[in-house]
Amino acid sequence: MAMSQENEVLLENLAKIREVLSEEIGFEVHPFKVQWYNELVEEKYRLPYDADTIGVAVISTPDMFEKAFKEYLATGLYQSGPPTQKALIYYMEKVQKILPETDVRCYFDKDEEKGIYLILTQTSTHVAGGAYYYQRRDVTNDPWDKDTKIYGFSIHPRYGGWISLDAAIFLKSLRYRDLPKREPVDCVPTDKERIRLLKMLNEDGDYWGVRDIIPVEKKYTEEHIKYLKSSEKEQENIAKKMIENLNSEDMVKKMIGNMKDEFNLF
Ligand code: B12
Repeated sequence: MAMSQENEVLLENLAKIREVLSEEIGFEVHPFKVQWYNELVEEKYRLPYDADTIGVAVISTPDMFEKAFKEYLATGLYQSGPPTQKALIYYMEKVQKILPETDVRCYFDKDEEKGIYLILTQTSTHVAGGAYYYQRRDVTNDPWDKDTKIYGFSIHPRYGGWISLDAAIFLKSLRYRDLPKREPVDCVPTDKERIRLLKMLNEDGDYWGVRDIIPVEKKYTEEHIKYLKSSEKEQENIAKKMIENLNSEDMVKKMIGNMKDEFNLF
């Protein structure tokens, strides 16, 4: 396929994915080439796809919980199991349905086989240009002992650490050799701030503080934070309560609607 044609096909596919995973309801999608990912990770993490295969990194922004998740709960499809994970599966199945011609394979952050996570979402989101993955390797004056394992963290230019890197989609039947590479925004550019970030995460266990390492446009709501701090069982109960609330909100809206009709009010 000629380059312009490949570009067109990709843009069409991306537009369709964005109809489902829209920014409006709390998603961002960023395309990347499998080659960019495979060049960085150790062999055991390499994806079994051709270098020119297109992957799409999916970021959940703070609106995901407020919009996409609540929309999913309102469908009445939720029964049991990890609620936000179930919501993601619901949206990914929608993507698969909307792209019947493309061989779509979705990976989730927790997908694991033989003790190996199938996709390292911090790396995939970084190579796609979605959020900068700050690691020990990004610090020049490294203060740590060489044997200490230091975990890294991804920072989004608009939402800082208030994001979740939950999935990647592979469009297996699409190849695009000349996909332009977008570098992620380096929003924590100084050594001092990068060290502060990694210290908060690895020494202080300040997992909420790291999210505010840069000023942000939007954060998680109290309800969302409470949900994340809860155990899996509690999360199920929270989701069920949310469904009840959504239903009663719906009922109130319907009642007001009926009253308006009946009395010709407003
Ligand atoms: C296992 C796991 C854990 C484990 C181990 C932590 C870890 N980072 O390994 C535990 C249970 C401890 C954990 C805890 C937490 N986690 Co966690 N965890 C994961 C998970 C599922 C896999 C991570 C993993 O095993 N990586 C394997 C190692 C080897 O990867 P790596 O260190 O990145 O090394 C690779 C890169 O360096 C790359 N590479 C090499 N060279 C280069 C060069 C460049 C430029 C680049 C980009 C890459 C690159 O190659 C290496 C592999 O060969 C990911 C989701 C996912 N599927 O990716 C979430 C994830 C990392 N966790 C996340 C979170 C939020 C947390 C917690 C804050 C949750 C909490 N509230 O408790 C804590 C924080 C703990 C901490 N100190 O970091 C988020 C981080 C989001 C972000 N903004 O970065 C993720 C992405 C999940 C998500 N859905 O968003 N987690």
